[in-house]
Amino acid sequence: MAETYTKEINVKDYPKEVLLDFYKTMAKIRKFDENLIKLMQDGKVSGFYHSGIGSEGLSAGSIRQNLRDEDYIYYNHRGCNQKIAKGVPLSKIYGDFLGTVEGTTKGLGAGIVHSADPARGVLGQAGTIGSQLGLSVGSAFASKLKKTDQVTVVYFGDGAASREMLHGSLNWAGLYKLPVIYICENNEYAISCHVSETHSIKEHIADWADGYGIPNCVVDGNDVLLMHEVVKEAVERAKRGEGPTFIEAQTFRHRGHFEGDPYDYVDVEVLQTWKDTKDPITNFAAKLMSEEIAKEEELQNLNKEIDQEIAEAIDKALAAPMPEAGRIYEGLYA
Ligand SMILES: Cc1ncc(C[n+]2csc(CCOP(=O)(O)OP(=O)(O)O)c2C)c(N)n1
Repeated sequence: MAETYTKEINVKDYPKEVLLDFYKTMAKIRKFDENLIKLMQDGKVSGFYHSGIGSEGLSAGSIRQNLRDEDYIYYNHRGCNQKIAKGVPLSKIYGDFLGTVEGTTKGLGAGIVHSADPARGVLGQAGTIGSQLGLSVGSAFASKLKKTDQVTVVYFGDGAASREMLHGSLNWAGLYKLPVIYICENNEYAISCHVSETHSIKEHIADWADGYGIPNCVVDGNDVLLMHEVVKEAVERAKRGEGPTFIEAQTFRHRGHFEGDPYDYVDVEVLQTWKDTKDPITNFAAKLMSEEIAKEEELQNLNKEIDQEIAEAIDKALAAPMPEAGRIYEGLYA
């Protein structure tokens, strides 16, 4: 049975700039998201968007200070959080949603964006949920064959984890001891289906990994420092050649499955409790202040800087033109 990952963490053991980097990354992710929703409400972005508000700690903690550009990630449909933490410029992500040539897809975006940024190790996502689980063992296998120390991290939801693809992936990763880290973002719901309706498990999704001999645990995904520590250990294990790790990170989405979803299948009190007591950004800010790492004014100034960065990114993405018709033939090989 998967154990809960715990660790005594003294924030003062971290350099201040590292702690502020976690904070800034989470704040940037949330503000990116809130501003994208405004753009949708203003009719500037069409298509679907799956908000990641409420789960910023999971992405910031797992990626910042743990992964380099050469380490790979596969995100899922709620994965702007991960792209931002991996350093994809905000103007490029906005450009993809706006469909302008500023986007990573140079104008092929709009709606649910399937973008990649190989220079930053962002290898993309997959349209059918869970398909990235198959792709991730491919890149991890390549790193092993090439004898590099690159690590692959694959993000997927509890719903994706109910698909058969997980088992093929875990089998291959366990058999060949591949440098892959599975991060299951368990926000309890796959659209409106609760995890108890989609998994034949006794308790935890991470228990699936046991059968494949893969070390696993359950962790509070809204605690940015715990997320950082658990993934750091997994990265070290992968680099030592000891193979994969499965991390089930518990979180909850603050908004519906997609913008426009009434989100009426979740108990309002449960949702409010997550917002009030388990918000990753509010809790981390409180910790930074109570431990006298940063004063409120310093955090407010950081927020103003992020607001400015977001405004500039949106302006840049909006100012870029839509692609010419010939764009559809670029990168077309068959
Ligand atoms: C194979 C497949 N089935 C159904 C869908 C439609 N779909 C898109 S997201 C989603 C729910 C995914 O839930 P989960 O993996 O828990 O991620 P979350 O949305 O909670 O972050 C579904 C069913 C799909 N994209 N692919």
